[in-house]
Amino acid sequence: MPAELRGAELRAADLRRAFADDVRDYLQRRPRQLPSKYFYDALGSSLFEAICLLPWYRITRAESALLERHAREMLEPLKRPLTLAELGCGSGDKLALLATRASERFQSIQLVDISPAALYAARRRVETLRAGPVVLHPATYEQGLTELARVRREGAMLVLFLGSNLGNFDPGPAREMLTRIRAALQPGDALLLGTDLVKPERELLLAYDDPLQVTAAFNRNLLRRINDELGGTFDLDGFAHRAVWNATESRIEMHLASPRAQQVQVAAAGLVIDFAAGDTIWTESSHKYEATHVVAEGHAAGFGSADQWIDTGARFALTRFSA
Ligand code: AVI
Repeated sequence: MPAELRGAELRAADLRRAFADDVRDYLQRRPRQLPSKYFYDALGSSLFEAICLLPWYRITRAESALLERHAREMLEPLKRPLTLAELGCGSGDKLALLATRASERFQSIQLVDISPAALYAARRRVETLRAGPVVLHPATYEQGLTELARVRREGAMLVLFLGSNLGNFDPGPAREMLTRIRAALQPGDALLLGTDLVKPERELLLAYDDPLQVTAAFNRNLLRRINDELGGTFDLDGFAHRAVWNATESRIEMHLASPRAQQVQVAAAGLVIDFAAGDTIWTESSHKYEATHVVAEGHAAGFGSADQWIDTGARFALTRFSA
C-alpha cells in the first residue's frame, strides 16, 4: 500500500478513536450532549448544503449578498500584495464570490478545512478564477492558524471566518478563538467575521426547525453516523428533533428527544445508555449576536478598529476587524 494511503488510514483510525472517545464522554454528561462538529460527514455536509438553500435559513444568502455587494470596499483599505485566507472554507463559494467581485490578483489564497474532500472541491472552484496561487491546509482551525502565521509573506493578510461558524462556539471558547486569530495576524492584517444577529423567535425557530424537516434529518444524521461508524444501535425514528430559543443565553439549541424509555448501545465507545421518556441529547448551540456585541468581542480579543456591513432584513453582519 502506498505510504500516502497508509498515512490516511492511520489518520482515519485516529479520527474514529477521537469520535468514540467524545461520544463516550459527552453522552454521559448531564444534560447528555454530542459535539456539533460531528455533524459534518459526507451526508451531513450535503444536508447542511441543502439547509443553506432553504427559504427559512437565510444566513448563507445574506452573507453572499453582502460579500457580492461590498467586496471592493471590504478589501480596499488593505495593503497590497494581499493574501486571502479562509478558516473552514467548505465549498469555497464565498471566497470565490469575494475574489470574483474584487477582480484582482492575490499574493496567495490559503484555504483551511478539516475535510480534505471540501478542500479539493474548494481548490477546483477557486482555481478557475485565476486570482492567485491556491494553497490547501487540511487542518483544524487552530492548526490552520499556525500554518497561516508560518506562510505569511509581505503585504497584508485578510482572514475570513464566515457563515456564523463562531456562533457554534460557547462564549468563552468564542472569545478564545478570536484571540487566537488575532495572535496569528500582524498589524495591517484583518479579519472578516460573519455573525448571525438576534431576530424574532418565530424566524429563528423556522430556520432551525424547517417545515421540510431537512434540519431534523441533519440533526438525526448524527445518530445514523454513530450507528454506522461506532456500532451504535440508535433507533432513528426513536428520537425527535427539537429546536429551542434560549433567550437568556441568546442561542438556538438543537436537541434530540427520546419520547419513550429505550436502551442504546455504542460498541466502539463501550457504552450502554438507558434513556428515560423525555430525555434529550443536546447536539448544537447557535449563538445569535447584537451587532454592537460583535464589535465588543473583537475589541476584547485584541482587535483594533471595526467596520460593519449589515443585512437588516435577514439580520446578519459582516464585520472587518483590523489587527
Ligand atoms: C454551521 N453553522 C453555523 C450552522 C448554524 O446555523 O449554526 C449549522 C446549522 N445547524 C442547523 N442549521 C444549520
